[in-house]
Amino acid sequence: MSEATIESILQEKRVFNPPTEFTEKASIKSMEEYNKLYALAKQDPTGFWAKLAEKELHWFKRWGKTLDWQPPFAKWFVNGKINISYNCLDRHLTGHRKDKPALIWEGEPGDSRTLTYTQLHQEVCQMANVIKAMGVKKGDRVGIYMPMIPETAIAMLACARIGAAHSVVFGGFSSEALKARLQDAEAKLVITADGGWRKDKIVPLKDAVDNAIATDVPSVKNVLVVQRTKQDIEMKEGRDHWWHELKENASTDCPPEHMDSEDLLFVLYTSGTTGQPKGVVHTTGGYNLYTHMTFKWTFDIKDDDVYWCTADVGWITGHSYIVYGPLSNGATTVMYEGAPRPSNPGCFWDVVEKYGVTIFYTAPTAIRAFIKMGDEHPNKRDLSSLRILGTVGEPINPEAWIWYHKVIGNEKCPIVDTWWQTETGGFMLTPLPGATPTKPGSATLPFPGIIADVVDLEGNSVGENEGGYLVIKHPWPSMMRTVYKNDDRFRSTYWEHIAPKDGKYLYFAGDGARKDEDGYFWVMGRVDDVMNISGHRLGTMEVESALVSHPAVAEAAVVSRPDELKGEDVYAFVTLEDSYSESDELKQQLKQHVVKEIGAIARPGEIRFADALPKTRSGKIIRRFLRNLAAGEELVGDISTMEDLSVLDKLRQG
Ligand code: 6R9
Repeated sequence: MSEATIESILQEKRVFNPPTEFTEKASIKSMEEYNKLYALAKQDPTGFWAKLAEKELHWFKRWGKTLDWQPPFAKWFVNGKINISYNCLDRHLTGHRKDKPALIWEGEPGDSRTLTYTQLHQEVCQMANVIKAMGVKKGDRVGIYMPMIPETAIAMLACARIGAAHSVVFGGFSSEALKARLQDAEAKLVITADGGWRKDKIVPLKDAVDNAIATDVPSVKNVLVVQRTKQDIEMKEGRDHWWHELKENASTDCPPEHMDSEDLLFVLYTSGTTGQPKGVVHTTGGYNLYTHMTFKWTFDIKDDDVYWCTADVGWITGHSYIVYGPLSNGATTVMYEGAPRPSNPGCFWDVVEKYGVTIFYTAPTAIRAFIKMGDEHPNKRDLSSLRILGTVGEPINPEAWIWYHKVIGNEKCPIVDTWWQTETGGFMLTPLPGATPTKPGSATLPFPGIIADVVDLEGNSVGENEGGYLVIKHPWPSMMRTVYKNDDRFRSTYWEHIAPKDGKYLYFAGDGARKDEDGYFWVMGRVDDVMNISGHRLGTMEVESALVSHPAVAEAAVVSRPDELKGEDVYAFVTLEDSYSESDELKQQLKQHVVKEIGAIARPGEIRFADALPKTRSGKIIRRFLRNLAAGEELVGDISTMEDLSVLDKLRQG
């Protein structure tokens, strides 16, 4: 056992088999089929992907070598010519899909729009022509800072069509964060909107763009503005242009650029361990294939499915599984501008009911929020159209999983818990809904073609149920190619932590995990969130899971703080369900509850009640801040990514 071994204590034993009625209609129906696919891919990964690339995608010119692997740099489908917007649009226009809804959009105030494949294609071509006329060429970068409206997907596809790389910046980021990203990407154009709706208020996006590019962003020559909220904004003569005006005379014909398979498709910035965001680079051919295949098999997609992913397009989940994966498959993808809010806590379930959503994909943090809002909201709506549920973004605590299964899925929908990252481009660990028995809290098994393992620092596999580092051992088509303009950072961040003696390169994802007796992976969270209590390593997630399983607890975040005796001690921040109030007695009860669920070593030294937990705008708890608070230190690091700054003030006051 290496020092990297992480002890994993919480053992979830429940197993849920795919319902027979589901399996009968699924395209991959059994573990036998999964095992066959997995073995085939493992034996010859490049051959496996080459066959699928040939069968599933349109290539203008076939590639030569399937994989050129010069660790840690991979090239897939070398010299192949392809265009992802062609695969997402044009190829669906000849058959029955031409009048099929490609994008169904619901705005927060209740307005809506449906674009068929034909209509979406037309608008994409128009925007492609408009930005071309602004001088945007193949290889240029375009910043996209938008609300959740159809034009956001249109902008991404328009860039892809002419070979410009997009860099979408989440509309909730501040102008400072936007500025840093536009500078790093050296964007030539920014596509934005006057504003967007969020929780009954207008988010002034154009104002933020004005601030971001006012100084020191000389690369940006033009701003294309979509009219959404219609409040007054400034339009700078010669620089700013209204989309609806330019669209009027734009041709709906724009031939797709023949892109090299390895040409840059997009740069998406993500937080790392340092304060400086990393520009994750994805290229065209491999990303197209991998998001296509993972969407197809993981969601068992059928032609009449109505698929809804609640992520924002500003994150990788929105890129891969609102836009590219679904459209490449000719599916109907739903996009929703709003978020559950006090004025409409049931809005998600209204969307499911209104459009007959069959596949619903969201995050554990949202599920926990729904639990807190109460079952009456989903219970009042007809959710019977649902057939698959998905989750992504963080480990899901078994209690939230069970609630999702029962209250939303009516115990008939398989849950696909998909583990992956901005860097991986697509799902790495995931059940296939017609085949894989699921266990609440486990992302189950690798997607066929993915060779994943849990290892120690030298890259040796650790034993059954022993914790370690989650790694990927063979290149896959949608892996990130590098950090934008920074190969060194790419190498040192992802390829040097785990150093096998034989010099082999393993991709280290930054997560700790264990593999159980069935080979199922249990992701325990980032390794920097792992505590060491009296020499025992313990996942913060495990303690959180235990706390959340207590009826009083709405949400919990656990960090460690230095402790003279134990090395580190467990420190828990807890928000309570509305019907409970804070008391010392409840603190004691919760501590006892953790002891009962996990064992004495996990007993929190301290529990602090909080009104809310500090989160990034994508809903991830910022543990770094909680560690500072727990240790009684000043907060360290960038607070600009925080959703709600007042949360910190309250926590500081205790
Ligand atoms: C897709 C996305 C990546 C990190 C990743 C891990 C956590 C994502 C998870 C999960 C457990 C899952 N994560 N999915 N942990 N189970 N199903 O979220 O990308 O924003 O880059 O975050 O999120 O810690 O390393 P990204």
